[in-house]
Amino acid sequence: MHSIHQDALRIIKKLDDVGIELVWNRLENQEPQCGYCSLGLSCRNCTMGPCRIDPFGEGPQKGVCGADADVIVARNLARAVASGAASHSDHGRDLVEVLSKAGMVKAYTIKDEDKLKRLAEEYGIDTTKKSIVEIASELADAMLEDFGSKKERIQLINRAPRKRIEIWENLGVIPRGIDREVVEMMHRTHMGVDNEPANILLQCLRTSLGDGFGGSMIATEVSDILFGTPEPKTSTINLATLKENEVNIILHGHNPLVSDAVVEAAMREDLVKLAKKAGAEGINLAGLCCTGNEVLMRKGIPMAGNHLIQELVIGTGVADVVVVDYQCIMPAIVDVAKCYHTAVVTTSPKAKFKDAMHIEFTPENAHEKAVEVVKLAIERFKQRNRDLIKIPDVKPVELMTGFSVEAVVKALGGSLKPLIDAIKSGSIKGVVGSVGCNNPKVTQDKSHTTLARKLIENDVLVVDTGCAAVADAKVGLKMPEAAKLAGNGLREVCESLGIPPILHFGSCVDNSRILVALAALANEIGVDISDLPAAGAAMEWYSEKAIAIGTYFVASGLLVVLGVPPPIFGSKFVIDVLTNKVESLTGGKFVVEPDAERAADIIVKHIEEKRRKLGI
Ligand code: BF8
Ligand code: SF4
Repeated sequence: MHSIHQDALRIIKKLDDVGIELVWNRLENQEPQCGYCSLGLSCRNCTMGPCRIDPFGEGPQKGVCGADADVIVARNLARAVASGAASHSDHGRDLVEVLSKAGMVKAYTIKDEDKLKRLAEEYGIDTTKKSIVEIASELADAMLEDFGSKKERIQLINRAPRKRIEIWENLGVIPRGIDREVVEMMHRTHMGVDNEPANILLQCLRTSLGDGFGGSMIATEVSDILFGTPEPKTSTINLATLKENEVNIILHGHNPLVSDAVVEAAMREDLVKLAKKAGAEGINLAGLCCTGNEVLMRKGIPMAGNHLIQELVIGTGVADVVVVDYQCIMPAIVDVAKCYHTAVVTTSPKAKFKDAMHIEFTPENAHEKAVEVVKLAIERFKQRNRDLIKIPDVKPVELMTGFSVEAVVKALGGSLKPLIDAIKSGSIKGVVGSVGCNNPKVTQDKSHTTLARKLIENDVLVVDTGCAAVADAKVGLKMPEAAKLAGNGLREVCESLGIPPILHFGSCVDNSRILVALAALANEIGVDISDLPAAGAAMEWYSEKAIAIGTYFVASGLLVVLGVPPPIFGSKFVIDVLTNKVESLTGGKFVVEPDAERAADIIVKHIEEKRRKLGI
């Protein structure tokens, strides 16, 4: 089965009936996929190759240059980590560039001045006698330094507990600059540079930390400053959030810079009037993927779905515009859109799609361009083909969102102490970050939701992000009522606070919120992150960004369960380091376990062991 959700299954059937090709068809067309690549055993890093290593030991065991299986597998993984870290971090940089202009451009102002000042002080900037615009510009400059190569360590790494920093210092994996570590990773994996697989894997840790405590953390913090720090609110989710009688604009991609501007424009009275003149009852917005998470967390904008919903949303026949920025946007959506009236609009000079319409957003023109997008959606609304419309006949599911670390602390009455007490008493056994994607190789959202259910049953508080968060929300796990599915201890805590047992922490860059929360918990208790009864899981991951996230979790001392095998099984050495030896270095490690029930058992056991060691 492709998905556990009725909304998805109905549209898949509809598109299948008319022969529209979807991600699952294309996966089938690719089968059997290359065994060498799946094991990480192929290399095309130079033109003496491409090379491949025979996993059965009968064919070649060395590439033309002499690289063996261990080097090739480690190098391939390293490049994936570098790409994932680069993606999050370049997204962060785009936000910092806007921060430097905030107050000077129409579309973007500072929404959270307190957070701006807190961050500026953390960066050593004197905020007295300075205007908000001056502070923003100085903070942006200081953050841009974190991307470069002049520093010895990035600023926000200092949020980690002292013990953790010492571990990293001893391993030599403190990131010096966000870009620097990515560039060094690319350098090391060029033919004839780093040929010691263990050394390559150490640089994976450093590069990923430059993402977690660098690019991603900056992306989250600056998004909060520019668009507001999320607070709890309710909204709705699934394909039934699309409205037949309204103009529907789908917000897809990652960076809130575009989606937030479009949300603002869609609320303008003159544009709503224009929509009504065109015969619509109003303008409806629905998010996809992480930019959907961003506007859901801050503005309560409903969510159409996660990664594998992106083609299906067009198949409803009522998506008038799909506006995208970058990351996780399948080129296929342009092809599906050709069968409908839908306009796919790209907005970033670094992410153009063949045959899509391009409306380029800059900090200076975002306001006007957002209006252009809304007007385009109204025009397209008029061109809908009534015969092709089918919104799945299901109810939108309600959800609660907006749990920034600040909001959690506020809900707890001003400090983390009540949470620590609940953990110490055993009401809450531990905390797990459930993160990552959808992957057509596994039934959509089945593993995410099975894992989440089983964890809360065992009194484990789940915080989730990205497409995992959307999965849990779609089955109703993000409403306070879901507390009745939790074990007695967790249920009582949730009921007394009026919160769900699964807290939405945001988008994928917001995995940095998990790091911040765990670091704060560890600091408060006076232990290291690796001592905490905590873990991470990425059950349905597909993306290089997810592997970067998993790596910075492991580097931070967490057990991380991957539900989809990474392409490392061609090297016994790399498997042994990542699933075993790394634990003696960082306290964290990877486990590969596709079965969500078993994954939950592994995590619960791990949490119990950590509790025992802490004597609680
Ligand atoms: O950054 S969870 S499929 S949408 S990579 Fe992509 Fe994966 Fe979804 Fe967000 Ni994250
Ligand atoms: Fe082959 Fe070595 Fe070139 Fe890779 S780097 S393609 S293993 S020769």
